[in-house]
Parts: sequence; C-alpha cells; structure tokens
Amino acid sequence: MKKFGLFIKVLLPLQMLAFYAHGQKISRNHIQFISPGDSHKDIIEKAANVVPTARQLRWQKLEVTGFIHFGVNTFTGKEWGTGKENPEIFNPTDLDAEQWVLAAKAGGIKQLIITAKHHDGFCLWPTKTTGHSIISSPWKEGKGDVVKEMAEACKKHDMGFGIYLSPWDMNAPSYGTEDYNDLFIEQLNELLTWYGKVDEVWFDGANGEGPNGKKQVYDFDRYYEKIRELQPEAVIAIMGPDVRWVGTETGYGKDTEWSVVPVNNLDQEKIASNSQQNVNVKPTWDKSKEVLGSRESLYSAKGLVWYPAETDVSIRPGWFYHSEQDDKVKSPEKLLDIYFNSVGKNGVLLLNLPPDKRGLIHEQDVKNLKEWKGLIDGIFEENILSHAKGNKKSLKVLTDNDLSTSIVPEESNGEYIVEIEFKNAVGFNYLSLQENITRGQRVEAFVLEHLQDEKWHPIVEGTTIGYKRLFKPDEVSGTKFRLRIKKSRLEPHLAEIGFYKD
Ligand code: FUL
Repeated sequence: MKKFGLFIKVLLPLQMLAFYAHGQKISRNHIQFISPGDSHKDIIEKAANVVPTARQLRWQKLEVTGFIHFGVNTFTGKEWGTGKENPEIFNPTDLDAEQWVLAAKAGGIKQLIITAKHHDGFCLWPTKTTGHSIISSPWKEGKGDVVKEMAEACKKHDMGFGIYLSPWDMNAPSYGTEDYNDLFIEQLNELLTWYGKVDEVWFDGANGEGPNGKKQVYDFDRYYEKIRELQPEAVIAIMGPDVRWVGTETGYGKDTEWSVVPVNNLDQEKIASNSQQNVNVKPTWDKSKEVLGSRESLYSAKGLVWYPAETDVSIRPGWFYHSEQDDKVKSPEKLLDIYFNSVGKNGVLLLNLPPDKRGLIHEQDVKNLKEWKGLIDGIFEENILSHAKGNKKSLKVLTDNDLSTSIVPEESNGEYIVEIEFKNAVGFNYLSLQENITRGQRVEAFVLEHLQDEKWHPIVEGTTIGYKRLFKPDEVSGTKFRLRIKKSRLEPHLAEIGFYKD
C-alpha cells in the first residue's frame, strides 16, 4: 500500500503552501511541514497554526451525524455477509427513506451516511458495474433505488448526505486485481454523479479477502482524486485524508483529543491495521495510552496536519438490524452520556440507526432518539453566563454561539485568565468550552475555579478543548468564577463558555 506522501499530493493543490522562515510569522494552514532546523518551540508554534479546511470545518460544526446500515445482512441477521447471498432475500415491505431522515432529524442528526455497499458487495443502487444489486431483488420488481430515495429525502429535509462504499468486496470477481480499482472508480463515479450533492464519503479500513481468496491493493489516491473532482466539498473519512476514526466503536472518545496530528497518521497501512479485520474481533485499542498529537509526538514528525476525530457507535449492539436486539436499544440517558463523551471530547458523533426488514427505523429507536434530543435541548436551553457582570462585548462574544468570534483572555505569568462575576449567586452543573479552531487548537491544560471563603477551588480540570469540551460537574453555586488556561501552544482564542443547569 502507498504511504502518506501521496495523500499530501491530493491535499496540496487545494491548499496554499505554508510560508515559513525563522523569525517570520507562520501563516495558518491545514498542513505545516517541519524543516530540519526547527526547534521544539518552532514546531509547537507550527502546530498551533494548523487549521481545518472549509470542508472539515463544515463537518465539525455538524456535531452529530448518522449512519444507515442496511443491506442483505438486514435479511440474513448477520453483521458481515459472505458475498454469496441471493439478492432475492432483499425485500423490504415498507421502505420509507423519509421516515429515516425524519427520525434522524428528531434526534438532532445533521447528516446521514448510507451503506451503498457493505463488505458483502450487494449494491443498494442500480449500478451498471454488477448484477449483485437491488436490480436482482424482488423489491419494486428490481426497479428501485435505495440510494436515490435517501438522497431525495435528505435534500427535502435539509439533511447532509453521505455515502459508505466498502472497498472490501466479497462478491466482485475482479477483487484482488487492478481491474477492481477500475470497477471501484466506476462505482464512485455513479454514486457521485447520479444523486446530487454528496457531503461525506466513508471508506472502511476493514480489508479481507475477495471471492477468489485474494487481497486487494487499493488505489486510494485515485479514489481521492475522483472524489475531489466530482464532489470537492465532501469530506473523505477513515481511510481518507479529512476525517480520522477515533479508534473505538463504543462512542467514547479520549479526554485529550488533538485535531492536529503528525502526518504519518494519514498512512493508509497504519489506518487499516487499526481497523476491524474480523467480524468477531473488535480492534484492540487502548485509549488511555494513545494520545495522538502530544508535544512529544510532534517533535519527531515530518509534518503536521488537521485530521479530526469521528466517534462512531450504533444505537443497538449491532451495526445491522436484528429483531432480538429490540430491547437493547441505547436509552436516552446512555445516548446523552455518549454525546458528552464524543461531541464533548472534540469529536463528531456518528450514530448508527439501522432500518429493519420493513425498511423502517424501529419505533423503539425513534422514541429513544427523540427523548435524547429532548434531554440535550433541556440542558443547553440557556447559557447562564450571559447574565454575568463586566465587559458586555466580551460576554457577548463568549455566549453568541458563533465559533468565528472569540477573545484572547488576559495573560498573567504565562496563564490566560477569564474572570467571571455575577451580581447574585448562580448555580450550574454543566460546563461547555469552545476554542475558535479557525485560529488553531491551542489549549493544553485548563481549570475552572470558584471563589469560596476567599480561596479558589477547582470545579473542572482538563487538558485539550478544541472545537468543544463538555463536562458535568456536581452542582456549584457562587458569584465569582475564573477559567484559567494553564498551558497553551500559543495565545488561546476562546469562542464560547457556557454554564448550564438542567
Ligand atoms: C466496520 C465494519 O466492519 C462494520 O460492519 C461497520 O460497517 C463499521 C461502521 O465499520 O469496520
């Protein structure tokens, strides 16, 4: 497989090269190269000036996105197929893509990705590349198109639209040869030209054998060029240069999550080796140990790139629908905990909602989604900070929900401090923090404190902030608080501070 050097080729024509020389200002860019003479200080300064591309920023602001896993596995009850399924088993009785989109919307989901083709190779659209598709199924007498129905429903309800196309294909006879790369390009061509705007393309890292027992050498760089050509605004996720897998399918991200990481994290072999290669064996990944983007890891890097984390999880134990899991749908409270540990840990949540054999999202899932959204809305209804005393302009910037307006707090002895005072005592039990990532991700350590008995007491301590950090401390009340940024790679640009109470 090819190395990250080729990824960079795909990235660069779209970006201005970073301009850098000692003593000169570093311009912000989504990739920065390390020169042999760079000191540790230079490297950290470069890291602080890595920023998202426009497509990455749009995606990050979605916060909650959704997956639709649907296909022959829905009808066989399996998680992974074999490629030998008879297309006649695919026969949803009441398929309604609009119901999927409305259910997702009721849960606050902003973009939906459909498994146009999973590892078994069965295609949910009338592709010309193989007969192993809905064309050979009894559904709508072989004249249906699931991808089209979902694309149209997304458009109608202002939902982003994405495509999962599994590189691994257990059915394609050409798998394991160069011809398969041509077939894959043709499948991309169809999916990216037949259905209007595509906002995300999701490439799985799972890479097993084809029907002929062969493994494929994927020409990912060719795939990326095709996507950039046909859908330049789409992010390419996982086996792709724009969005990184957080490394677990639990929905729980890391406490320290950097969106700026060494370029070798784009290495295709490395991504694939961390991905699931067997249906029964989940990737082993110890999140407590692997902090990507720490100072140490940056010092030995060749370059630094904006490569943010996506945290995927299913609302049910499986990715595909299984009726025996109807009583195992994640509760609204569990989903809320996941929200705090994904979106609230500088990630984008990708929540899977698998339609059942009818072709509908099950009533239980719809109910839990709605209640989950109700919990989130209840918590974040009013930012108590907007009632604080002091500089009205700064307060407005910190509470306007606009990521592009931010303040640099006052500096004192290398720390940046925001002092907050209320006329009357206020109580809260949720904290939300956001950095203006269009200036870079910079905060490395912070503490929120309150003044009691003339002493400062910590309420919440943390490391990175990034796009968003959420916390649920025990309820505190008082009139004086302060946020102390104890360590930062360069001056921090704070976009939002939120105190909330449910
Ligand atoms: C994994 C796949 O093997 C699962 O079936 C599922 O699609 C998940 C999102 O990614 O790698």
